[in-house]
Amino acid sequence: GQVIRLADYSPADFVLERTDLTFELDPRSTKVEARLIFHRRPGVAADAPLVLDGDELSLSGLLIDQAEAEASRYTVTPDRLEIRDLPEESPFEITVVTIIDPESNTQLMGLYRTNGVYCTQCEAEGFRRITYFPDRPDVLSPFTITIIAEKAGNPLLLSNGNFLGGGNYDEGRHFAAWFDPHPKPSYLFALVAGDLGVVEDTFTTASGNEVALKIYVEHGNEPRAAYAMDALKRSMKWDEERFGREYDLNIFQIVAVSDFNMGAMENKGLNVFNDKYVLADPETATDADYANIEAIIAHEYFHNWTGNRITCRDWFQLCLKEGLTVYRDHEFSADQRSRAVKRIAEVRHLKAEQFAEDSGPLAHPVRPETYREINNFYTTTVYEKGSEVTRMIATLLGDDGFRKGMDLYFERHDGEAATVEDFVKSFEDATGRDLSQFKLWYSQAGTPLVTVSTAYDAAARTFTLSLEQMVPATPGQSAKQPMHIPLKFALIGENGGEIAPTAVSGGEVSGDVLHLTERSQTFTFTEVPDRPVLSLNRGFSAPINLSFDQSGADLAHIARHDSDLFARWQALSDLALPVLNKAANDARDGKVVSVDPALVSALIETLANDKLEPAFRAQALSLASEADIARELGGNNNPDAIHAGRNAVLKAVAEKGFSTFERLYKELAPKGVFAPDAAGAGRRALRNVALTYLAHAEESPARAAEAFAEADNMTELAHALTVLAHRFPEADETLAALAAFATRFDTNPLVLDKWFSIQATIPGEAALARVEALMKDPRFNAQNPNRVRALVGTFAFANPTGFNRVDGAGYRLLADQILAIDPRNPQLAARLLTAMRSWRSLEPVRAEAAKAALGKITGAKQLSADVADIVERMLK
Ligand code: B3K
Ligand code: ZN
Repeated sequence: GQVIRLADYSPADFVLERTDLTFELDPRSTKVEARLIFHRRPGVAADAPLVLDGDELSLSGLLIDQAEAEASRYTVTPDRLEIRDLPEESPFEITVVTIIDPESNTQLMGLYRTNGVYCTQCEAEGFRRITYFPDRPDVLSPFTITIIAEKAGNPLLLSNGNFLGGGNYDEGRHFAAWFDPHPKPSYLFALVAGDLGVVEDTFTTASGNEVALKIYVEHGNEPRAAYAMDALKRSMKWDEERFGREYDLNIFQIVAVSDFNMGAMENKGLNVFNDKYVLADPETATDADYANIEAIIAHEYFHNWTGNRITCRDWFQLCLKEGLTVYRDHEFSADQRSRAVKRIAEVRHLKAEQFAEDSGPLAHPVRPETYREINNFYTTTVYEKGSEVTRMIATLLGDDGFRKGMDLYFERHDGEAATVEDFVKSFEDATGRDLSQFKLWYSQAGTPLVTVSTAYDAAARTFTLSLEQMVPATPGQSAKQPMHIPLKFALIGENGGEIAPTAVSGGEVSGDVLHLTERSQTFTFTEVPDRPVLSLNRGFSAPINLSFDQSGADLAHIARHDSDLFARWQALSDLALPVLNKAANDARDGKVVSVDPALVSALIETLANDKLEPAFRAQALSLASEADIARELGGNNNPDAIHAGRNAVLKAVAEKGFSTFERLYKELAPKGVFAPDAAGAGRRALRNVALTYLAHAEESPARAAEAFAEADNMTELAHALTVLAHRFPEADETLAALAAFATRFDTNPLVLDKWFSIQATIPGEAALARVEALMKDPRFNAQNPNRVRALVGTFAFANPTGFNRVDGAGYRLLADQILAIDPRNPQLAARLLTAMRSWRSLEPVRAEAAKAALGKITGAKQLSADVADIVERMLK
């Protein structure tokens, strides 16, 4: 694929006024007739041709103003249709007829079949696999859709917008027509046809319009869609209350399908979901599943305004809809659950995924400036860092200023394809704040490092805070400008209360936000009566790394007293990190791992504090993962040593806190009927953490086996199985539990995915053979993306010791899988490959083996643009 550049953007020559599509569905031979009304944009040369995009298409008919086009007027290839000699002024009509084969579409882009259902996925460039079209996000038009299909097997014929009508068509066939009045780009088109069950409800908008809500699932799964429906109604209400955004059609539909390349898709009025993010009941879904369903239902719904009503001018602006919509779904979940606990989970995820991406070969700005394959830019940087950038705007402007800016953005750009500049300008114009330096967050890649030093002068009663920022070099960007970094902070006094600073010099401080704008900057606070403890970057107000040599005593003080629960968690993890790092190094050097008793007592004090919500305590006791430790160590990583060191720390905490863990494990045993609410989930999370520690102390599978036998919900059942499998892989209890689980959930592929994932993450050498055996298991299906991600993906992404075997066999397995998957599903293959993005920070023997496996991929004859792009960037 060639390189596409942001700098080369220019608007399309022809304006699309209307799109009219007729589908005659057939599994192997679907006829698509597209009638498109265009006019030439003023100023465009009279002889400029109309160029339409295609992808693996063949043209079976072309009409210009309803007359068959002479061969001399067009040139066609599978990926391009050029039409010449077009009318100069008046609108003209182009009719394109293509025949496509949904059944053989294994890429899952365009129109394909999943379990007998016709379904589409068009973002980013899938529509061009359906018909020749100006397939770019800044070409918007209203769509009229007619679907014709055999009645048998296809009672449902769905598309975007409002239902116009339907009826019998001819022998055995029927039709349905839909009209979407809201102009949209082709990537938001959707069609679904098949035989599915439905759950129905209604929602009345603030202005009194009644909206029909429908969620379609496989027959028999209807009861498992109730939670998704509830989450949808809460999302609709929340967007009205928080952002004043109402729904704008008389129907909103969601379809759950079992073959899908990602989580879900926000097609206008007809969202298509991976069934993993719709289906839930207590027997089969964990609390994490419920939380994901709630967040993704909300995310896709929120796209109706941020993405659909206002879309992106070009794909470089992807963060405009994705970063903003992630921010919106984060805020929604924070309002539905515990805000602090939600923030902790977000930051853990951000560091694990985005910080890892940002420090490796795939680092790129929130708004990239070039790409070869746009599907490779649906990244954690665009999504999660994009959300953090939006959150920083809210921090800079305050709640009211942020809302004013959003209102102005909606007012100015509704119905348009906008840019990041338009977005930022709305905030500037609404509040008068200059965001020109702040905008560097969109263009500079890399996680800024802020180095902190403090001094207290008792005689002068001054506290000085010196900050220095450095943005590391990233691919294509060697020199960086200083950024505008909003740092929430507090000065905490000896008694635990906050000291309100009377006066500050050295830079802008507004309320609890300190603005770091220079490369290095010193802030001086006067009239500070006692030496304060600085709590910095509270709430993770900026997505940065801090280098701050804060004493253990100060961190413990924050962990005990900060009124910001997030900051308390952060202080505990800052306390733990050097201990975990040292443990890893001790294990590597063959020394006995020693664990700082101050950390152990701070953790146990938090654990035992019943005034703190259980979900928070569960987060506090969940130590940094092995991947987190590897990232902190920075380079020359030995995953086996990290694993051994971390386990030694867990064991020390488990032994010292044994009685508290045991008390909590008993007290938190489920009472009454299961409810998937945040409070219940918090209790289960803490009980699960207790079980993990108890297993480290007891070194026996007995308690986990008992937990497995007694569990009445999937959260505890799956966790008990995880403890058994990960801690006691060879025990009879474990083998029995694995077998019982598989038998019990034999007919539920989504639950079997948990069974695959738990086994794929058993640490150590034996993992590889286990994964290979599971790939041959009749319950595995290499054609289904969820199965592949659950087994192969989880092994590569989440089993550091098993995957990073010193002999390189883990990397070779992944390389072989990528080469096998790539020809049928390039997006899935490219995504799996990113599991190796941190290969350069491994110790030399493993790094060499990883490089060889990557070399095997580059050496392959036929690579998709998706995989070629990733592997080449990883080796650069
Ligand atoms: N917008 C889609 C993602 C499309 C991915 C295309 N490769 C889902 C979402 O972010 O809501
Ligand atoms: Zn999205």
